[in-house]
Order: sequence, then structure tokens, then C-alpha cells
Amino acid sequence: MEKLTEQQRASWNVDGYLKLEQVLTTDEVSFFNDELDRIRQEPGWEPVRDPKMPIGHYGWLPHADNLSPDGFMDRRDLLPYGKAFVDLVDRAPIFDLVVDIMGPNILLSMTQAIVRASRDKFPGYTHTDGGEGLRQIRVTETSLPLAVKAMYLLTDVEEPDSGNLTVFPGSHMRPFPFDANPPVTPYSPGAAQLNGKAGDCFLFSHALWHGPSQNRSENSRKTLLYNYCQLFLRQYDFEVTPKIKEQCTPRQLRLMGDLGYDFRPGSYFYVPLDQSEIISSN
Ligand SMILES: O=C(O)CCC(=O)C(=O)O
Repeated sequence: MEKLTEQQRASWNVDGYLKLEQVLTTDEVSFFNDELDRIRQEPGWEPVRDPKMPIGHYGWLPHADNLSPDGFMDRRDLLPYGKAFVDLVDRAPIFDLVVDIMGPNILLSMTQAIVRASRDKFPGYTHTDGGEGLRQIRVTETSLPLAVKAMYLLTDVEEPDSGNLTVFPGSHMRPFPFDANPPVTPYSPGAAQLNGKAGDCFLFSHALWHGPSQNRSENSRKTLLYNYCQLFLRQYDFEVTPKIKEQCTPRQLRLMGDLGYDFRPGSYFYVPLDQSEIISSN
């Protein structure tokens, strides 16, 4: 399996993120763009603005709120939409690098597609992944991360304020004023807006403070997100239905929580005997 270069390893340790260029082909980018247009017409998990629900919760809706291909969409749980979404779970080279960074004892924890519409009123925001829990847990420079996200760009993001992933480099390792008033935003000191081309991928630690900038460009910004966590944590957001299972390789099944035997106390803390073999197989 592919490994980080020394320079990538050093950047990962210090900054908490990496940019990998052109990991999807032009055909794949165009395929997934069409898929996003398709799935927004289909039922799925989308954000709901219900004051009775805690922040960041989703509801099952008949389609995305906005049916225009360039309108806002935030769809969770992509695996039921087809084998291409399942195959991205362990696609080289990103999955190889995820394993190099996290070690082999990992799970897929979440899948998501986000379209940030052009020139809407969205002001951007800043957070860690993992909600209220992870924003106060920091790893050290030499520790394996608890959880990592791969963000694939399906559109070019080459100018500032184009819905750029905006990071606070190194913030995965230091205290961060998460409850500051006014809150930290993508425009606070220390923020870096990242550029990339369709087909590039950003890998970043869940503990890194990050989020999208505003999108003042003429184009909607489209991304796919695949999250991974250590095996002793747990996946969220997706159900592995029989239909999904039948499309999976043994490695994909393992990443979706199938240990090769029925769960019992002890499973997940101590990994199956063939864990490294399965994770390095393809
Ligand atoms: O860029 C986005 O739309 C959201 C990215 C992000 O902050 C995340 O995936 O946690």
C-alpha cells in the first residue's frame, strides 16, 4: 500500500491536514458530479431546521430542499446510492494513506456529499468533527489520530471565498477558544483558506479546527466526504443493508464493522486475527 512521503508525514504532524492532488480522474469527477445531481432528487438524510432538535441533526426527506443541481445540498449516508460510493470507501491512494496515518485497526465512520451554493447567504463556520466531545480532546504529534476525514473536491476551488475548506493549521494539537464570543469563524486570525482542483482530496484530522468559507464565487462547490475512526470508536450515519453488503469486498465489509464473526464483548477492543491482512488486501 502507498505510504506518506517524509514531507507529507511532517506536514501531517505539524499542520493536521494534507492536500493530495488529482486522486480522482476527470471521468470520476464528472461521474460523481452527475451522481450528486441524481441523488438530490432521491430520498435521504438532509439537515432539518427544527428548533426542538439539537444542532447538526438530520431528517429523512423525500429529496434535497433545493432541486437545482447547483443549489445547496448536504446529504448523509451515501452507500445506498450505488456501488461507486461503496468503492470510494477504500479507493487508492487515499485509503492507503489513511491506513498509513491511522494504522490498520479502523472503521468507516460516515459518508456525506455537500454542495455549497454560489452567492447564497451562508457565512461559513468553524468546528472540529466529532461534536462537543472531540473539540476538547487533542492528540500529540506522535499519536495516531482518533478519526480522519477525506474530502474529495468535485469542483475547482481556486479563489478565496469559493466555499474553500478553511483550516487552522496545527489547531489539532493546541487549546482552541471554542466558546469565544463572538465565535471563531473562517475569517478569524490564523485561518487558511485552501485551494484545490476537482479531483484533489484533503485529508484532515477530526481534531483540526476547520470549516467552509463563504462562497462568493459564481460556481457551486461540490465535495464528497468519507470519515474513518479507530475500531474502538463507532461508526455513525449508515446502516449496512443486505443490498450494500452484497456489493462489498471483504475489506469494505470489515470497514463497515463486519468482524467476520458475531459481535461479543471484547470485539472491537481486540481486533480480529486477520485485521491487518484484510486491510492490506484488495
Ligand atoms: O466544506 C464544507 O462544506 C463542510 C466541510 C466540513 O467542515 C466538514 O466536513 O466537517
